[in-house]
Amino acid sequence: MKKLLLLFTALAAMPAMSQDLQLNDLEYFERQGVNVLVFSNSFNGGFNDEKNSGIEIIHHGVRTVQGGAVRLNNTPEQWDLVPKMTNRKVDREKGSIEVAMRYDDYDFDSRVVVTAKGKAVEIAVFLDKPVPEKLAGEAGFNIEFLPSQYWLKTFLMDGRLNRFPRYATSQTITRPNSEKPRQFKGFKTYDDRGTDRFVDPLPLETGHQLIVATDDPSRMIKITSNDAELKLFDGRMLAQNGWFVLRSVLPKGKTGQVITWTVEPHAIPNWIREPNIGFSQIGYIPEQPKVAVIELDKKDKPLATATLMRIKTDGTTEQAFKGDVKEWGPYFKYNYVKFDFSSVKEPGVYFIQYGDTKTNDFLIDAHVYEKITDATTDVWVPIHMNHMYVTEGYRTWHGEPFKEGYLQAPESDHFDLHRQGASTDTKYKPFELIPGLNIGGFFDAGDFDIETGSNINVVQNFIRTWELFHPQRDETFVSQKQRYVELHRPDGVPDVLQFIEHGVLNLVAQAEQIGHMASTLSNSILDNYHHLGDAASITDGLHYDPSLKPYEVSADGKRSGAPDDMWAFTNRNPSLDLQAAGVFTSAARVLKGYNDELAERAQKQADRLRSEAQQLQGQRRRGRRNAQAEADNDWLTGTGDGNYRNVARNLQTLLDSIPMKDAAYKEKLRPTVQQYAEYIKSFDKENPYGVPIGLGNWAGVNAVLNFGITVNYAHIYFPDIVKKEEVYRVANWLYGCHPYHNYSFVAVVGATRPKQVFYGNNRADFSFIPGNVAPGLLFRKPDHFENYDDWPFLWGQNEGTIAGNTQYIIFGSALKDIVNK
Ligand SMILES: [Ca+2]
Ligand SMILES: [Ca+2]
Ligand SMILES: [Ca+2]
Repeated sequence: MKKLLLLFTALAAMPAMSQDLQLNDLEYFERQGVNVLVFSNSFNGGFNDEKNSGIEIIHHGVRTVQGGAVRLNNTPEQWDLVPKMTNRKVDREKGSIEVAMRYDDYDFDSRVVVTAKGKAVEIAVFLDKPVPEKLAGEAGFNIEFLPSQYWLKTFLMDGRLNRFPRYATSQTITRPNSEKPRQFKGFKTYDDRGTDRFVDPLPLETGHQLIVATDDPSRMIKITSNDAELKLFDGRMLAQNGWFVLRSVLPKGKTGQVITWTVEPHAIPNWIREPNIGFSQIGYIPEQPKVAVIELDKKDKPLATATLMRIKTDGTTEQAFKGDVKEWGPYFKYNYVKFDFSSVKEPGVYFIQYGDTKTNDFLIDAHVYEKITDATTDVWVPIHMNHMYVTEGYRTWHGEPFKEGYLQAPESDHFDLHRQGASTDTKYKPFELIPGLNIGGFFDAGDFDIETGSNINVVQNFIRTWELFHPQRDETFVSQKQRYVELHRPDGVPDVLQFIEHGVLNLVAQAEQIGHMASTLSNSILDNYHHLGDAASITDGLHYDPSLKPYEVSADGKRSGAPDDMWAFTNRNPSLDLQAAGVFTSAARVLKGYNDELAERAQKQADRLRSEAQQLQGQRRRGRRNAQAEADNDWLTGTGDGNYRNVARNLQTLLDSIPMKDAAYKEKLRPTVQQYAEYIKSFDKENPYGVPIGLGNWAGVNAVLNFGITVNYAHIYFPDIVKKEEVYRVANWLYGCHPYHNYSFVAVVGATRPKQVFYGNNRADFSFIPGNVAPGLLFRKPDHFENYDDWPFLWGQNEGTIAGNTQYIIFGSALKDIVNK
């Protein structure tokens, strides 16, 4: 019945030409099942090639092709140069989009014009001046195919059949470094072992017509070029996050229209995307609100009802509830309806059925929230403890990293967006060893540096968790003396205390050894920054000695000529010092009675840093933080403008002070919390999921978690204003009620279907580290949300950070506390 209806609606809605690609109001080419975007997302240069830009194809709902642009390499890596978009022109009459791009490093300009031609687009590359001599034979037009959507599928080049390989095993050659186009800021992604040669992949196939995925109509694309040779490469030969690349090298000495491709993505006739039923994978406690959000193709006609099915203990199923489906409306490219089954309170195993779509099963049970933080505290956090050997059962997660310590960074402009100015602001000379920094601290995220700001956040988050909830959980053995961590081995000390101690050990060492806080302790060379594998093998553990030749080790075996030692970036930032002073004061309070010596050191550094930072700030212009503090105060006392966003930003700080203040302070907050309660409800109108959804190039889980934490605390202190039912909003979102798919964003947490791949340091294994929280839904302009669960490598959607994951621990601890009351 539904299918007949759909077909009818689809046919009725179809204009005569809708089989052809049309340029739509959002400035991309569209036909049912196919979107071709032309620089809706341009290369932003921040982290260079983020595999998110240029000409992109969203094919039957999945972004499978990107990177369409003039590029300088057969298989560009993250730090290869990307073009700057200098102009983008949409010509509605011609049905075309023209993009001008430029490489400043080579004074090289090109233009690409994409024009709809029936079911295909024509891509034409124009040059006003010939390719610069240095790039002749290197610059070409590239487009990239997502490996996880194409591997094991067939392709046909000029009639020759082949299959995309699951793993990169094609052939390579080496060429002199002098022939390699410059990489980002002159850094090198590779260690050539003294050969002065770089590796260049050879093509898998060459010809004039390529059909990819001849065995899969949802992925099939035909690319034809009469005037240029098409070469197909495997980008994974150089970097595990590489894509399959199709390219044509630009001809030498020519101008005008130099390359023309015809690209025809196959569309499944009358394709309608399968409904995505968003619900909480961990399940629901009996009394909480239970609302599934169903994401529908715009051409899909909403059904009138949905059903909640119960799986009985004898394995048979029965209908538990049938209810109306209520329309919410459109949000970006899809249409949303909701199914409320809150009335079902009987504990049991259930699934949702909407038309032909069934979800996996989930629980309704009083205990579903009990374990939500365990994977994060027992597994993810200890694995990210730096300067320790970390083991679990038969597996060693990593050996002890960075035994040689950290060198004073020289003046530099860094690849991970750090900077060291001309002055070190320390007593150390550039490249001099700063003693005592290789202790404590947590790996930032998918990389292995110590971001000081994030590490301060981590300690703050653990202190907040400890002071409010005193979690006694002890599943981790930590010996600072042995520099040894073992998962699942209790040692009599609550783990959270040990995590606080571990974070403070590094931060206090920074204050003591450097005199103030380093902005970061990070890699000195790009070719070990992208390290995937055991953290202990990032550096050689030997002190760098520039008097030794590269790859040479001193006779005593203690020094080497490898410039791989990590650097401390030490420019003084009084506001960072103030943050550290704040966290040291709280840490001294918490550590007293557990590690008195460290508590005293922390207090001493807190006092010194605070007075020095205040003095420094007094000397410099009045800091932004002070101005902000005054604005906050105005707003609290009713003299500011007090809009919702301000309420949201400030309320958490105000709530955190309640335990330290009197009853009058709390009463004064009441109107603010009332405003916040309205702010919470405002999200029901903003989007179908009722949480703040971020549209930046890092998906918005941190904002969602912040929101969740504040809602939880507001409920804890003002349960009459912020009602208990509000605390489940963020849980629902995290555990599966969100756009694109319905998997839990927390690794291993979520009954049946947590996400399976994350951008952790084991991402090359297409795996995860338990307890990691993904950034979530990455927004691609102009209207597409995305979270790949078969491709871990896009950090903006799949990388969990140490600050975010410890935020999650607060969120989860508070939620458990509320649920258990
Ligand atoms: Ca980092
Ligand atoms: Ca312990
Ligand atoms: Ca070294």
